Amino acid sequence: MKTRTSFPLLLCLAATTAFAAEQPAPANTAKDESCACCQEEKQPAPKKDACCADQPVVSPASEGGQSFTKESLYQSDATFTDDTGKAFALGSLRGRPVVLDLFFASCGYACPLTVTDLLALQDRLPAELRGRAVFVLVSFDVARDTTEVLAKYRAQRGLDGQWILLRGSDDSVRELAALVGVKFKQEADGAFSHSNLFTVLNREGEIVHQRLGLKGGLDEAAAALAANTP
Ligand SMILES: [Cu+2]
Repeated sequence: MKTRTSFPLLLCLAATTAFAAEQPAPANTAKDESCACCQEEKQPAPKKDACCADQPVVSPASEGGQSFTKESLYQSDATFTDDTGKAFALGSLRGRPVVLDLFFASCGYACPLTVTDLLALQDRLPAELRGRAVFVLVSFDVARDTTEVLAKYRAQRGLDGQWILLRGSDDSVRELAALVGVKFKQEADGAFSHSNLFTVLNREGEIVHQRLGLKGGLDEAAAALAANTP
C-alpha cells in the first residue's frame, strides 16, 4: 500500500540522544515541550481522494472476506511474529482499541520512558476499556530483538496479556513505521536514533491520535481510546 509522506515534520535533537521525530499531525497530537530546539516545517496536508475516501478496499491482508477502510493500517501486508514465535496479523486487532509503539528492547533512554507512560495509560483506563485495549510494541531492532529477547522484555517490564510484542522483517517494520510516521536509524554503536511517538488506532485500525515526545498527553490518549469503545 502507499505510505504517507507529506506530514508536517518536526525535527528534534534531545540532549542525551539524538532522534528525529516526525509528526503525522492528527488534531490532538501533543508537542514535546521539553525540547526547546524544535523546528517546525509546514508541509501540505495529505490530500484525501474525495471520490472514494472511507470506502473499504481489498488488500492482501484482507483475504478471507475481510475488508478494511482506505485509512486502515490493517490493509498493510506487513507480517510479524509475537514473543512466543506465533505469526501475528495486524488485522486481527480489528475491533479493539489499540496503542501502537515502535521501540527497541535495549534502548537505554526513550523507549523505557514511553513504555512506563503506556503502563500508566493502561492503569488509568476504566476497567471495561482496560479489558479491551491492546498495547502493541513493535521492535525495529530486527537483528537483536529475537523472540526470546521480547519475551524477556515482557517479563522485565511486567507486561500483561493486553500487551503484544512483535518482531518482523526489516521491510515489514519499515512499512509500519512509515505508516505511522516513525523514523529510526541504527547508529555505529548499534543503538537506534528514533522518533518518540506512540499512536492510538480505532477499531478499524485508523490513526485517531498520536503523542509526540516523551511527556504528557496521557489524558488525550485515554480519551482517544475511550472514544472508540462501543
Ligand atoms: Cu528508544
